[in-house]
Amino acid sequence: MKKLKIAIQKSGRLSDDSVKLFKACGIKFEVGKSKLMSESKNFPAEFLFLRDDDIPGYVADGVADVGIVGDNVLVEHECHVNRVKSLGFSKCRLSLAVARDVDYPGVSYFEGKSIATSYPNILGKFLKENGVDAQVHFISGSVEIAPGIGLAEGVCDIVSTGGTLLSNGLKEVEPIFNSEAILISNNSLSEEKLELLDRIVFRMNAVQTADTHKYVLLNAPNDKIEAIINIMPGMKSPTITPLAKEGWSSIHSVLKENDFWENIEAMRKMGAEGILVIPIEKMIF
Ligand code: PRT
Ligand code: ZN
Repeated sequence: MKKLKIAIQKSGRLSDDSVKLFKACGIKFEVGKSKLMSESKNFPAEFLFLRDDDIPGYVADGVADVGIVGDNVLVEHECHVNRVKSLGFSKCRLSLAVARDVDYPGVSYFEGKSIATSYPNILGKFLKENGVDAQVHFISGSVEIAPGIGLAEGVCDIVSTGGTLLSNGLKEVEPIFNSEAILISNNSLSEEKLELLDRIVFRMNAVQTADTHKYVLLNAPNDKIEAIINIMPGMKSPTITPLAKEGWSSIHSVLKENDFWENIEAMRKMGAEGILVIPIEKMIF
C-alpha cells in the first residue's frame, strides 16, 4: 500500500505540537534529533522532518503529500497547496512595530519610512492595501534589532507574548496578520492518498473536539432535570438515570469548554450537586 508522506518541522515552535497531534491520532512513529525520516509502524505514513520554510514548497512539488506549517509561512511563500484545516496551535501575529518613544499617528506613519521584515510579501500587500509607500528591507532573522542599528525605522515581525519587542525598545502598533498552524496537502493527491488523508482528518477532528469539551456528571432533584438539560444538551441528548435516593437523578452529558464555568454556575443555582467534570480523550459523532 502507498504511504502518505507527511512533512513536519524538525525542530522549532511547530514541532512538539505537530508530533503530539499525530500521536493523539494513534499514529505511532519515532522522533529523534538525527532523524530526517520516520516510518509509522501502525499507519501507512512516512514522516519527513524539515525546516518549516521548506514545507510549503515540498508539499506543492509533491515531495511530501501533506504538511504542517504556520499560516504566516504559507501565505508568504504563496505556494499552490490545499489548506486542509486549521490546527489551533502555534498561534501568533505578524505586526508592525516602532520605537517605544514614537507618538504613533496610524499607518500613515510609515509613509516614506523603511521597514525591516522577513515577510516582504505579506507586508507589501498590507502597505499597498493601505496606500502607504514605504521601503521594505528583507532580513532573514533578528529583525527586531534593525531600528537599534539604524537599518530601519520600523519592523514587521512575528509577535507572540510581545517580550522580544519590549526588550528591544519597540512597541507593537499594527497587527497585520493572524497565524496558526495549518494542515496543508498537495493539490493532486491520488484517490488512495486522499483516503489516507481523510482518515487522518477524521481522527484530528475527534481529538480537537474532545479538547474543547468536558464530560459532566451531576446529581439533581427530578423537578430540576428539564431546566438543567436545557443547558447541557449533550451529543444527542443527556443520559438520565434515577439515584437510589428518592426524587433524585444523575445526569451525564458533555459541555463546551468556552462557556463551561457560566453553565456550571447556572446548574448549581438550579440545584445540581456532586458535579464531576472529566476530560474527554476523543469525541466521535
Ligand atoms: O528552523 P526552522 O526554519 O524550521 O524554524 P524557524 O526558526 O524559522 O521557526 P520557529 O520554530 O521559530 O517558528 C515556527 C512557526 O511558529 C512560525 O512560522 C510561526 O507560525 C509560529 N510562531 C508562534 C512563532 C512564534 N510563535 C514566535 N514567537 N514564530 C516565531 N516567533 C518568534 C518571533 O520571530 C520573534 O523573534 O519569537 C519572537 C517573538 O516572540 P515573543 O513571545 O517575544 O513576542
Ligand atoms: Zn524557518
